Amino acid sequence: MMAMPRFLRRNRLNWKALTILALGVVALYLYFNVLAPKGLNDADILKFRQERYLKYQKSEPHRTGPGEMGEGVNLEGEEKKLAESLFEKEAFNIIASDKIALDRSVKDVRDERCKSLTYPKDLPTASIIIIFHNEAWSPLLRTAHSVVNRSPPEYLHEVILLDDFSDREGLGEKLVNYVAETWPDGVVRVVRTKERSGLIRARLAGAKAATGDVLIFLDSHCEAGPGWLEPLLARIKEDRTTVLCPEIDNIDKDTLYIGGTGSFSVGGFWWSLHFSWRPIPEHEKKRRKSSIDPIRSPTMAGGLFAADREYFFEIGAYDPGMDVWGGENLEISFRTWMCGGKLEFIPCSRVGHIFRSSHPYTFPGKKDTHGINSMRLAEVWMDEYKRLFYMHRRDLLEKDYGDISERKALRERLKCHSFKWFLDNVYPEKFILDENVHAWGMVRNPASNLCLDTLGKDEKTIFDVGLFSCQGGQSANEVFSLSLQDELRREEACMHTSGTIGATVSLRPCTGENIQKWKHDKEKQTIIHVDSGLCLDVAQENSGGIVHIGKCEDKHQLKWTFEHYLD
Ligand code: LR7
Ligand code: MN
Repeated sequence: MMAMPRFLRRNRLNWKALTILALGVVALYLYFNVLAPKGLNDADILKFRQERYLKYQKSEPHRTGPGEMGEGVNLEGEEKKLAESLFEKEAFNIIASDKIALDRSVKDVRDERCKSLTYPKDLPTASIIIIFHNEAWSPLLRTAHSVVNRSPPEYLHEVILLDDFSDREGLGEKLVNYVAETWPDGVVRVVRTKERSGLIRARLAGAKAATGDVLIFLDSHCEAGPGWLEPLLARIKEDRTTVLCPEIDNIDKDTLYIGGTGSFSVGGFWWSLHFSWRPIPEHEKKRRKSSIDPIRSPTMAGGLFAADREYFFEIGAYDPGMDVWGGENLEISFRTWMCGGKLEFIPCSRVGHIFRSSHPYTFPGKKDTHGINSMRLAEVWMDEYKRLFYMHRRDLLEKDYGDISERKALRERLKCHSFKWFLDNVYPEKFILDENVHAWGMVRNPASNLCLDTLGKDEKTIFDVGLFSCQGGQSANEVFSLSLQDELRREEACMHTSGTIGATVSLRPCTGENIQKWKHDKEKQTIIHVDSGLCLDVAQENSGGIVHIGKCEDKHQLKWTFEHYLD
């Protein structure tokens, strides 16, 4: 054993005192050299953030410059040309965006009544997760600035810039430095995935990194509006099983003008499993007491939403087997409703989003990720209704969608409702092509052996109904239903005619009007336009031909049969 110095051997107390002294010196050293220069204590940090927030709030109405108050920027001359030449790559006007301050002011576009609402003081805190892959600098940073500047610091736990393995210049070191200099208090931080993960797994990584009470996901080209945060947090505090979307305002991709009209629609879906907007249904209008009350929606667009952090994981977060883009929005929507939650749009929470014309990033392997992701969703959540998806996507039938056993187990574990329950209770107005109809499928004219066909036209537009060689049930373009309301229709569009002899027949949004009603005489094989009493007639007897209405006679051009009869 080593010999102890004499004075220590003599007095044990001295030994203790020395240790304390040494520790004290180390602590002081650490405090002054490592901890103190880095930051302050929690109360100081909050004070710092509050001062910054108030300073911005005060200055916001007085700002001047391009794009302030959410105005658009119109370019001219060389700049305009440059913007046009970059449009294909960026899918929005990056030159206009770069001219606008990263912390620009916006108009308060909320309903007046929203401004006088009061919320509990003890709201849960929020982690804002902004995922991006190769996003352009100005929209990305504008998203972060808008969040910090318009979120009361006491509720803003953190902003996570979740980089999904970008390799675009400026998003590496430069971004980290900008964030550190701009927000020295650390409210914004960058987290990166180790490989290209796609937006679904990127959001999962963000959610795992987050520690606030509530998760709020945003796309990387958004602008949060005044008072956007409190109504979301207050509603989740009231009911932790709600998944909430702000009202989304369009940020014009050409000028960056924020329209501020919101959508005030609800989300639906096409059987091809694309998202759609639709008007708020009557039953929901009746249920709400005021037009600023939350709006229940069957589905969400996907990018902008809030959920209690623990609840988000309880109901299965996301399907990590989904790649790059697409399908996760309907998956989380169906799942939330079917497993006991609610999906709502919050009119008093407003966030802008740049709707771009295409995806400014690659799809590794050029896979149809929306198609395959949608298969996973249909197989796990849609029960027998997946037939309607495959009716539209016969091309996918043989495709490999991977292992879904964990998602199926999740559905079992949570004892979720059936998809039929979802349709009956959440989306009763969704038209089901082959249920509760008189007849459906191919509508064939036996003499010419031609079938009614959309000829691939987009059902959201108005176009004349065509004729094409019958595809034997292989083409969704030839699926028509004769509904119990006597419409001859597709998923959203109804056959419509003015009712004069020789008038063409178009497909357009269903209105319930009489001029969209049809009866089928099974014996005579005629399809009669109820309002005019005229009959559906082949106008040009060739593929690519059209139909019109004519006098009901015993002519072979006037005969039609449906592929399936249900009564
Ligand atoms: O591999 C990728 N990794 C990513 O991190 C691909 C994308 N991303 C990021 C990307 O940088 C962006 O921030 O993911 C985000 C969404 O990608 P976008 O902006 O290209 O998608 P979108 O706005 O065209 O598509 C909508 O549907 C998607 C379906 O998968 C997502 O749910 C998007 O979040 C969603 N956007 C919205 O809902 C915004 C409002 C749209 C409306 C109405
Ligand atoms: Mn987007």
